[in-house]
Amino acid sequence: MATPLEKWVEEQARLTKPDRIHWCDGSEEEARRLMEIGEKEERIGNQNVFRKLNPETFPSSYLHRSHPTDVARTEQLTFVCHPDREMVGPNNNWMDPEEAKTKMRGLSEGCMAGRTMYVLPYVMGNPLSPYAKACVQITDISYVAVSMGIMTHMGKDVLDRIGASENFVKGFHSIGDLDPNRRFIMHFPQENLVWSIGSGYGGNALLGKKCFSLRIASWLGLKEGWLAEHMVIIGVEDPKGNVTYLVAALPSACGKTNLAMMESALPGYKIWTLGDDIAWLHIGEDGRLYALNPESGFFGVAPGTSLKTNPNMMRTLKAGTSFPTLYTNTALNVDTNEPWWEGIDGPRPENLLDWQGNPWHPDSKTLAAHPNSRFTVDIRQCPTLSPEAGNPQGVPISAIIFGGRRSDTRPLVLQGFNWQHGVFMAAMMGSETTAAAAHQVGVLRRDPMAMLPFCGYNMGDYFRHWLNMGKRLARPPEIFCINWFRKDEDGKFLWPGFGENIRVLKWIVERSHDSGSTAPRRETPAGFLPGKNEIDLSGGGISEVNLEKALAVNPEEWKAELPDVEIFLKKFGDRMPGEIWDEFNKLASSL
Ligand code: SAT
Ligand code: MN
Repeated sequence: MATPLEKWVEEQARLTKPDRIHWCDGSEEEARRLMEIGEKEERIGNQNVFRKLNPETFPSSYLHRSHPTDVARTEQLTFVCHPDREMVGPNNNWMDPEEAKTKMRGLSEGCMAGRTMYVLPYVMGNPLSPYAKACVQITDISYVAVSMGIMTHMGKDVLDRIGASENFVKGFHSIGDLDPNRRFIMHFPQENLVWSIGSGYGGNALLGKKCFSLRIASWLGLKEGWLAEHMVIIGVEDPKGNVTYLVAALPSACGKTNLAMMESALPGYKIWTLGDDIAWLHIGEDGRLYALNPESGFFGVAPGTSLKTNPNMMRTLKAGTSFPTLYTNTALNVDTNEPWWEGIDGPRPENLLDWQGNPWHPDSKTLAAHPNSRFTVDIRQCPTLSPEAGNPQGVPISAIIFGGRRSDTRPLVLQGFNWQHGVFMAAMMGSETTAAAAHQVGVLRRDPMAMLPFCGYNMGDYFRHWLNMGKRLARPPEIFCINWFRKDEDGKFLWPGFGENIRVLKWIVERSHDSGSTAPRRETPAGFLPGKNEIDLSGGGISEVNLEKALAVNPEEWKAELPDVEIFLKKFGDRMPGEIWDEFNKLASSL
């Protein structure tokens, strides 16, 4: 008798009519075969799926160029399909599940004809963890099959784990005809199903990532009492050798990967990497909050990555174990057959092909690499990978950091008064938009907890869930807000960022171990600022004047922002917890 998994795959094959079905085992040998298929047989438009790069300098590395209209997440084409529209909330596009299925069936009919259907059994999270989740994705493109092999734990053992059970997360993916008018990313939380067609781009196509580990997982977390968050997980080691674990939420393309593998500018401090994008947060038996990274790889933004900004990422990319490393939509140095992007080390090469494969001229006004070009690389290649990264329970979290990209108003760092106030600070977060999603770049939008595009249900209920989690914690972590991106009157960054950010993390670590302390921090209406001289500037050449400007809380600027915050919070009507409004009113009156 066919198992539920076999039945599901058969049904999808009947609908999509692939020429063949290949069940993937996630092995390196299989990845090599898939790369070969992508190099020689499979095509997107008039290009092969993969091009092998210089093996001397970029071992096991391949370039992939996506369809030019398919370079970022498409939030306007992303839907949550649940019978109760209120549950889905104004933060998501909604469609009735039956209507959505009819639409998707129509678009999927015969969509894999002439192609191979790859069946990918995978687990998000360490397979030994009680929090890990078994999933199966089908796809019709080698690029997605290999990418999922890098980003997840994929293997035959997952099939044994699923066995005859119905308890697995289903992902249907086809690149379809790549027509943006026939592109949809649909989530069915009641069935643990994601159905995506028409895009091969990361967050739209690697369904274990944002679609499952955030949108669907956020529903599971609501039901089961945990949180799925858009967060980095790091350990900060101090000169005595003590390691403090932190999580930090930042919107896409705001420096999460740089933060996750920062090389400290302060002697004696070291950052241990556990994750650069997603954290699942559970309450442990001791009543503390524990964080686990469900992913096994990095899908990071290439432009701006260099030995200066993120040396550990460059080392990771060049470590070259046998699993492939992928570059998507970077430029290509024709003479050396190496990937290239704006901000990488060294002079600009003479002979470049841009991200679409066209010759690039130095006087051209366009960028050679797409601003959202990415690398996909195995986390095990990371030289700063924490020895605790494989801990099935996750690591205990002492502080939660929320950040955004703000040229003004928001200080370098601010500590919340308590959990409830911290949740409010995160709820009113805003950030200037980036190229990670297809929309206008550089506009301020509210992005609570950096989860606006990823919380799969009504954000009013989400804030309530956060408040409840705090009540269940024996000792809730301290909550902080950061902003590395504040500028002065001349538009220059006030804070150097990158490895210097350790100075802020050091303060956060000290504060998080010391919540009842009488240290001379400064109270403002918006939260606590570090006291004078509390941020360690030793040996950095950072001016105290700039630090003070970066730290300033200007009540007039804050007041000016309140109407926009109010409009945003009001969208959630009576699902917005009263506690959040209490905090809003307290802030408004104390400003
Ligand atoms: O495209 S992804 O969603 O995978 C990456 C990101 O935007 O954070
Ligand atoms: Mn992300």
